[in-house]
Amino acid sequence: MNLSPLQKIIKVGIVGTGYAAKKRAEALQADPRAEILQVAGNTPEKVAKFCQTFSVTEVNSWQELVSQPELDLIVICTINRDHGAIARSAIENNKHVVIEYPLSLDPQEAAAIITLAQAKNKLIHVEHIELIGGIHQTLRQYLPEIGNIFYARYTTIAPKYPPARRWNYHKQMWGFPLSAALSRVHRLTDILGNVATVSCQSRYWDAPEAEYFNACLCNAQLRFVNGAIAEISYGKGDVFWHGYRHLEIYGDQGTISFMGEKGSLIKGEETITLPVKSRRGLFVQDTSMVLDYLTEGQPLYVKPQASLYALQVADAARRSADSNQVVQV
Ligand code: NAP
Ligand code: BLA
Repeated sequence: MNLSPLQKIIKVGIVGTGYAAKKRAEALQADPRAEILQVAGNTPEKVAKFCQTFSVTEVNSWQELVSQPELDLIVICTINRDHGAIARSAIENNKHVVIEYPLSLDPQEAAAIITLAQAKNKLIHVEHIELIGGIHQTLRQYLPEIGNIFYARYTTIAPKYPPARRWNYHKQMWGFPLSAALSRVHRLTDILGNVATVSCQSRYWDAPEAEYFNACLCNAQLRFVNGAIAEISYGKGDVFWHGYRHLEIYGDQGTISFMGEKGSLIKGEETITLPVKSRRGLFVQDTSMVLDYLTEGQPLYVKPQASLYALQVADAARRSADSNQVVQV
């Protein structure tokens, strides 16, 4: 896109230097509408290397980054524990915010951040690339073929051996598994709507180091307002030996099934293979839509309220697991 001389280039600061941050930086650097100025991270050597790769300036902390007067947009790609505090502080400093899900681990804090952003007329965009990904797009396209949906099952199991001593195996830094891996809930609320009740079982295999775990397993049953029942099974770590990703949606006229990236529609005697686009390029798409919004006011593909709703369901699952009770959402 060509910028008119009056249109100002969006000045960006990034928090984080990991996988998502790198994808964001590549996408922003390739787009003439944006310029990355500053980056804050965790390990000094990694921050230095990231800044060298993208020719940007290093700042000492996210607190310093969000208060830089020249920045228009803060992109938050760091550990889940810090998401809410950084997002809130960025908006208080009158910045637009893009954040990789979840917006916060605490749904009340997430709601307050959305309200604050609205009051200050700032963008708060919570990335949900699963919605623009091939599986979800194909699912939405073929849903009308299967009639009324009454049951859904979504299982993602990720083996990890030897166990990881990283932030995503730390109870506070990662958060409750279904809040951290929020796309598992969001894919279902996106197609089935509001949830009435949640029942959840969850378990950790603790690591010797305090607050770290070697594996976790979370199993939630959702009852939707429309009557549909869904089960989410999520597991990762060193007790799993077989990686597995399966999403199956049952309607009274047919079933849609994704085994890994392989989709099928089953109706009567017939099984049709469904096309699924690859998972590549999703951060580029998301970033480009953010810039379309900021420069031309084009609507984004997901509203922060939808992310908040998924978070409320995930947090209800956490409360159900803690209390061993069925929880109303
Ligand atoms: P990652 O590659 O592990 O990067 C994590 C970042 O957090 C790194 O900059 C890391 O710095 C920093 N960090 C680690 N421990 C920290 C600590 N104790 N204090 C402060 N910073 C710390 O993870 P990622 O995949 O980019 O995930 C980042 C965020 O994006 C997460 O919220 C995740 O849920 C979200 N997300 C990612 C994807 C994806 O496809 N990867 C998709 C959707 C959402 P060091 O390396 O220096 O420790
Ligand atoms: C989501 N991927 C995520 C998340 C993390 C990672 C932390 C958010 C939490 C979650 O939903 O589980 C991290 N994903 C990884 C890592 C690998 C990985 C470390 O695949 C290592 C290979 N993400 C990638 C790569 C792709 C990718 C290489 O790192 C694909 C080419 C896609 N990750 C991807 C997508 C999501 C995601 C599409 C959204 C979740 C979903 O689709 O349900």
